[in-house]
Amino acid sequence: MSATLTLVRGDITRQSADAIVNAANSSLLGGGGVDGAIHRRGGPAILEECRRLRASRYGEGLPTGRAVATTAGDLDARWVIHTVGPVFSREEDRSALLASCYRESLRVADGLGARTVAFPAVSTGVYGWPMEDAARIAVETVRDAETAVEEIRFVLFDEQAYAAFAARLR
Ligand code: AR6
Repeated sequence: MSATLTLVRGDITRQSADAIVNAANSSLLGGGGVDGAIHRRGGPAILEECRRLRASRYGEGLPTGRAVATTAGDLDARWVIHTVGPVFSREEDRSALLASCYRESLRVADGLGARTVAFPAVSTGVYGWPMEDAARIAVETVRDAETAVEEIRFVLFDEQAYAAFAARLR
């Protein structure tokens, strides 16, 4: 059975879901955008676990396109799944890496037994990916994914992002 795709405009840190996906960077040590918001609202437990992951498994950083889970701290979720989106490039087609973020996050979610997963629009902020193209890749990838997740929710911060995803879901 394939997952139901839903769309919400708002702040992902206010969502209730089994897993909330973070658009992280490979250091796993936080940053701005959605990453900063998740660590701020989720509290220090998330960063503590990220630091432990760095020390144990990801000394060189979490590679682009991969995903790893931690506690969700004080968020209304059981896990945060951190994924590292690619920086957009006009010279190089990195869309396979962006697709990988969604696929790998769902694979991690499946390993945890998560049934509802909330995604932000990975790579569309600081990393510069054009929203329409990012929405196409996100929706196509999760539609094609083999997953036991029942609801995949895209949480879009602004109207333009919401409209881009809505156009793809139609
Ligand atoms: N809820 C939902 N979406 C949000 C929120 C929020 N609270 N805040 C921002 N967005 P970005 P990236 C949207 O920059 O492009 C960080 O510093 C935002 O409008 O958070 O993958 C990391 O540490 C945009 O559409 O992530 C990395 O260094 C989308 O989330 C780097 O940024 C993603 O924007 C990752 O860049």
